[in-house]
Amino acid sequence: MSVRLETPVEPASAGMPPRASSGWAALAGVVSFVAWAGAAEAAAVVTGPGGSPLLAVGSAVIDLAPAAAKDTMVGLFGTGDKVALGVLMAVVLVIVTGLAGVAEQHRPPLGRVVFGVGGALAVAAVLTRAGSGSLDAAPAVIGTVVAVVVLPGLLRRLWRWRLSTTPGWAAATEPTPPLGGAPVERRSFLTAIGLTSAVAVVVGAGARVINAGRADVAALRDGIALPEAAVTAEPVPAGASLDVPGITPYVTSNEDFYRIDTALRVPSIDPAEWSLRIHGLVENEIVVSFDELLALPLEEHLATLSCVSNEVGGDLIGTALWLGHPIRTLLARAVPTAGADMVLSTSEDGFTAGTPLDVLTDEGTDALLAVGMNGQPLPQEHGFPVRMVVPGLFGYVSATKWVVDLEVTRFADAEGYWTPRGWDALGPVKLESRVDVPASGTSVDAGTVPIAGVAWHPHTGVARVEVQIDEEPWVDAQLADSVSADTWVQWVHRWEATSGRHTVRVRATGADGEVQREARMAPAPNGAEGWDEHQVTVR
Ligand SMILES: Nc1nc2c(c(=O)[nH]1)N[C@H]1C(S)=C(S)[C@@H](COP(=O)(O)O)O[C@H]1N2
Ligand SMILES: [Mo]
Repeated sequence: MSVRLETPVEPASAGMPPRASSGWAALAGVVSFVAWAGAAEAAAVVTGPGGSPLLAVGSAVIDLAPAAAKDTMVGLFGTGDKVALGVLMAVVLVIVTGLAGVAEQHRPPLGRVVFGVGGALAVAAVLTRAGSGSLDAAPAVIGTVVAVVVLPGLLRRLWRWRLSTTPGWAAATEPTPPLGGAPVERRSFLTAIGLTSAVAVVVGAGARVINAGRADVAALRDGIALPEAAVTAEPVPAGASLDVPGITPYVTSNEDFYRIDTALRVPSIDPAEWSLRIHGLVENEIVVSFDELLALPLEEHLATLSCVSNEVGGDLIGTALWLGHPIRTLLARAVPTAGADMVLSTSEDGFTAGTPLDVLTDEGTDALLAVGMNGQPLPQEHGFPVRMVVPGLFGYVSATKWVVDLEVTRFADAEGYWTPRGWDALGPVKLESRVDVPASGTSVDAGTVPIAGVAWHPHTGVARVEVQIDEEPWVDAQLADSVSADTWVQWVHRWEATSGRHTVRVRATGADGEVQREARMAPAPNGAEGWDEHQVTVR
């Protein structure tokens, strides 16, 4: 921070300047708070409405307030209690931040400390909200940084104005006396106050409108009761999960599921307004609404989804229980015409993916128009209300979130978003394996040490996993159960570790006999290759 501190406090002997300005300093404090709120709200547009700190603070106040206080509020204000809370919070915040302005003027950096403490409380409020992620702390932090910069900036102008109206005293305390004189300094301060407030209010209000719209979609999502599946998945067998601390869970929770998309702002789609159009090289163009989709027989399918950008050893992969309707039955209704070989899916925000038509129409491939993920409606960032999930294909050619359009076309005539950007038009997921434990670079005690992780080749399946310590011969790891070829499998090798530094590496063999190749390949243009290896020190 490059704010120059011109301390308004002089030794008592120099005396205070005659013009009291606490009112203006308090205004500077309040305006800094307005800047805090505007910046935080704007940041929440990017991070998601869960990071909007004022709402989180309000909710935290409601949660923390003793029952008696709540009853009093409801008793006094009835259903207007939320509005009353807002007014009460605003009054408290104006008083506190006004005092912070005065404090900063008399005892810098006390006012900034007040903002810092307030910012920390706001971060705590945001992070203790249900379903919040660490990114949700960003708006409160950004807002606090803005306030801590704005406050001394405003007070510096106020200080110069005060000096300019106090001849003699000014010269004694400031090396370079203000030049333009009182009217100029006064205008400089008032302009800064006015501009800061105006920008903060306009930006903040605009951002609030956007965030409120998204919060509404969150409420709509909460109100959805997904129908029972017509085809239910077998429960995940206990034998799919190895008892090894630190191994990746077999089913990835929605909170932990990786997220990749080009959306700066997560699309907000009201399911009542959603529809999917299937058109192009088809005999019958069809349009399906959300209610119509939910009325069709839904199927559950556990499938592993991964990103083509995943590095060897990377974590852009997860397994979830998807609930949806098979895309093939809708395509059968549309009746693709001869010559069609691709379905170009488009999302509400313009992303596209080109998926081979024969994969989508294949009886043996559970390609879904998914509405549910792990028993819940799709989370907004994972495609609410409807996305595609196609076992065996990387996300960029198949897993369109917020999908609204399927055009039956030809690879010769159309391409998905990533194809002209250097990625292959076809994106089958490769055979891969990953070491989860021991984490690379860690130390373990000599003795039996489980080396464990996951291996996958969605829609083909994994037949074997082998582990190699240093340059010793490869040994078979023990494979856990897997639900189907569409899901990954956990593996473990119990290693008799001897002291020293060791390299452990893994390779898998697919159910089709393919053995994972050693040569390292970067993710572009069709997925990373190579053996994952970890350096381990044994004590
Ligand atoms: N609308 C939209 N859908 C998209 C993308 C996107 O950028 N926009 N990215 C795709 C990619 S590259 C991947 S790997 C998967 C990731 O899905 P997830 O975020 O639910 O894990 O979504 C796919 N669907
Ligand atoms: Mo991806």
